[in-house]
Amino acid sequence: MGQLIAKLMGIFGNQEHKVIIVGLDNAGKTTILYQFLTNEVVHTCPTIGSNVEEIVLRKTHFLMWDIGGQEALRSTWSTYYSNTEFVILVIDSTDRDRLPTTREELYKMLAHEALRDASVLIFANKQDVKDSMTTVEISQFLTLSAIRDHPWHIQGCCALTGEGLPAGLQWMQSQATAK
Ligand code: G3D
Ligand code: MG
Repeated sequence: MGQLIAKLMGIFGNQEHKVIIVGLDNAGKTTILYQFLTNEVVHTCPTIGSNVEEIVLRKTHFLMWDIGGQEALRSTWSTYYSNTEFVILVIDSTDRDRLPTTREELYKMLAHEALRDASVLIFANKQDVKDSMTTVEISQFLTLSAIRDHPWHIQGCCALTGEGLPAGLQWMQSQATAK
């Protein structure tokens, strides 16, 4: 029965799109996921392993995997790559020191065969903090305009208030329906 429903949902375009949420620890991944779910701010603790949640926007279902970003866990990201349609890369826009590390992780992901067809949404999070890097600064540092083999989009946001998150989700939804 479950399989039949899954099949019918596929036929009617309601299939789930797999999304992985990556980024360094403390970037705001878990806060973003729960902001999507509840529209309220939750107390978060460092992700151990992964949390998975389903988010639905205008009949488009996203299955979102929140993956831990501590250094020791980054090497496990690739085990989540198969069938991934969207990568949400969350950046702490106040963390100038670790932007080079994020850049390295981004290009490693983009080069990964299993993510060949994935679209990338970059959330420049913590825009509420004074002196945080702007989306333009981050785009330039990450040389996003040079990325031509993956659809990408950068969106400034504040996970605490949810500002900017709907716009990012909408971009994903338009990509998903265009596929
Ligand atoms: P992670 O899942 O990527 O590791 P978390 O990150 O979601 O656990 O967030 C890490 C810390 O950043 C949390 O603070 C969280 O409240 C804070 N944070 C997340 N998003 C924002 C934002 O947009 N603005 C600001 N100012 N802070 C944010 P604590 O203090 O709970 O560790
Ligand atoms: Mg987390």
